[in-house]
Amino acid sequence: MVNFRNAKFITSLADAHAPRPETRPELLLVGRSNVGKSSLINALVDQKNLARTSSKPGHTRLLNLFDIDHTFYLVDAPGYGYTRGGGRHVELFATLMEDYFHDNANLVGVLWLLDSRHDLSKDDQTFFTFLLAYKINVKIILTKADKLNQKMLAEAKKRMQVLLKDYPQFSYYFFSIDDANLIRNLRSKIYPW
Ligand SMILES: Nc1nc2c(ncn2[C@@H]2O[C@H](COP(=O)(O)OP(=O)(O)O)[C@@H](O)[C@H]2O)c(=O)[nH]1
Ligand SMILES: [Mg+2]
Repeated sequence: MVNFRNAKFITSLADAHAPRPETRPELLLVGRSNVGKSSLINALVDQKNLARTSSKPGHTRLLNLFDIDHTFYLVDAPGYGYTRGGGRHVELFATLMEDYFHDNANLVGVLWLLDSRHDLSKDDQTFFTFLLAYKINVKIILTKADKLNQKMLAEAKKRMQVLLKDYPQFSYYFFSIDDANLIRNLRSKIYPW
């Protein structure tokens, strides 16, 4: 088993194809701003501030690389759907993702974060379409599950069933930074990758 606690921020890449210190499998983490991406990284590695302190506000084009137990890289993408900066930001994000996905032999999978409480936003839909263009393994992480009551939980499951009906390459998992079992479960799902 990988020791997720043995995690270290390595570098921020402006160029998706910039050389890495090592050639390792890469797992991309992506989702709209505020979905809980930094919190998820910190929960996975069991460190209070690894993700937040490593991200540079305003640097909307950078990929943050975290080494996990000298085994793989977690690659933290900028959040999308961030309206400040407007169209330019959307364009930069799209370009960065196209560059990153193109010809990337080390990319083994995507953790795509969605807020478990809400329908997909327009930006989420756009990113879903983007992901479908690639034959890549995607795990959807439904964040902030601690905020769901029974009814919302049922709605979230239904939403995923409808969305993923034709796409068996996608699976989904609930996640909450407050739930040690869900954190452990996610680690165990990531590990086989
Ligand atoms: N209740 C709850 N709040 C969360 C959870 N994960 C993140 N948050 C909150 O959501 C907000 C955005 O989280 P952050 O990790 O900064 O999102 P990012 O912009 O995607 O990196 C913060 O106020 C977090 O405390 C969760 O599992 N449960
Ligand atoms: Mg963040």
